[in-house]
Amino acid sequence: MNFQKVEEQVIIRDEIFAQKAEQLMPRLFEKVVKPVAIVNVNSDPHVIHGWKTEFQAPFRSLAERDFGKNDSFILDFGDHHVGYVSMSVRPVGSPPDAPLALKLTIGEMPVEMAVPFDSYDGWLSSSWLQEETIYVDVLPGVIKLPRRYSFRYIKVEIMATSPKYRVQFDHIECMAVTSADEAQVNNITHEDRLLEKLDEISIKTLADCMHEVFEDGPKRDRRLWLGDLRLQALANYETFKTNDLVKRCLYLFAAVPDQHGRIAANLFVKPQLIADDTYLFDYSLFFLSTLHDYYVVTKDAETLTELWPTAYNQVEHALNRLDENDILKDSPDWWSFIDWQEGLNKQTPSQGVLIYVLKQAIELGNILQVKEREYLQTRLKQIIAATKKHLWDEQKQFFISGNDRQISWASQIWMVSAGVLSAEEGKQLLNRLVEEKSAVGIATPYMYHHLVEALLIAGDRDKAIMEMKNYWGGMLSDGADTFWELYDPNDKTFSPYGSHLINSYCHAWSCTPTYLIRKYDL
Ligand code: RAM
Repeated sequence: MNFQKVEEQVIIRDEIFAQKAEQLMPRLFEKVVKPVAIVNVNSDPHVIHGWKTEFQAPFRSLAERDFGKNDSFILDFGDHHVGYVSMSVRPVGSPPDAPLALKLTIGEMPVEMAVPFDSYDGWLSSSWLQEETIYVDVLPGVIKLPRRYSFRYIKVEIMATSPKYRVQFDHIECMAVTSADEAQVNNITHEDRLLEKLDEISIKTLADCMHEVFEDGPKRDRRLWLGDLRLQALANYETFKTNDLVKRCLYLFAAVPDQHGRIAANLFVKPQLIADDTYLFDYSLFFLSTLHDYYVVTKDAETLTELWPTAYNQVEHALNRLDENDILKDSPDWWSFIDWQEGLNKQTPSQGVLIYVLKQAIELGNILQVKEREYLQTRLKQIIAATKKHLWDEQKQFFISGNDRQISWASQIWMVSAGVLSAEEGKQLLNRLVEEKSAVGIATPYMYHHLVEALLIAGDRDKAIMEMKNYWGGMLSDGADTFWELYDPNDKTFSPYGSHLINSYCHAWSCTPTYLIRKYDL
């Protein structure tokens, strides 16, 4: 990844927008959850990552056991949770004549309980791996772990007691938190049990990612990314209807543009609001898209009017990247996200995103009756014409991308979603794609979402359902409690970060089956 800075970032902070966002701080719902079992973790080459858990004893039996140096146990909370963990521990034997030292490893997946974190050698910081070393000076005592964790399992290793005492544990629990209001969700029953399950797990995934902002993943990166926000918002409208949280996130982004008015790809909100210095072509445009979708659902004209200039600014920046042929300039840096697929050329999928968002900009422009709408109409026509002329390979019958004329799934998917072709042509194009073995594929649930939605836009409902069931259903068969950041059915150890230990196993951009099922009445 090329993180080289091109230019110093200067943030032009809008205090009024920042305050609006602050006032929309959501209420957090809390729930106490307890472990259900003590488990073993065993190697098994037939399961994902090669590790699985196995029931050892009910959780209540823990209170009857005592532990000394080098003992350990693994707790299973039975489901994925996000929250604050505490436990009480008491000594047995002689008075404790030395502190108790514990190592805790907290994980979403069995592999995190089995593979030592110091073996991790990926390029993202190892500090995302959830572990703690704790010294308890006064026993009995209550240990409150210092961070918020995202997990199902906790491994407790007793590093040291003393030869004179051992320890017993009870009252281990987690205060699970979310800003999602479960009471708002209309549960659906579906004759297809798998679709019903996909809906349920999507909702759980979304809830576990909803905190003071829509986080991308509660284990990692625990922050607000625009591309994730757009999809979370869509799923939220169909389920929790926490629309003010979408509004808050829009104001947060709009509060910290850079000196050119550009919106960052992601934000930090602690210790105060900070825009990250990553700018991505598609993510900036999705500010407009998220505003569009928010307006369609809420009809909140005040927010639309206030945030339109910020949204329009992203379109202007995007249009500036077009060359004299009205085709986006390509470059070897990380200029647009699209997907984590290795070797993917971003030019044509990004052109598809531009067209998709331009159409939404025109819709909003018409509602607001702004003068820019005619200009946008003209540019849209020109850009679609240029796309068909320069990016469509008549002989191959595919959109091509970059100097090497790459044929990728992402390019075809975004062109169909952008409505560059008729529904029938789109359907045929996506059908042809399956046969084209040399096409560059897709790597994330984020991009699979766009595949399924492109199939629905093209009217290929059966195929859309099939793809969704195969992909997200595959995660379920592989043991998902919440949907994952990354899943490649052909390479289940896939990670763009150099190790699947650091992958997030509850990830917002994976929560869209509930949106697809409910919105399209699947
Ligand atoms: C990863 C995260 C995040 C995503 C970015 C582009 O860091 O998965 O969700 O939006 O990539």
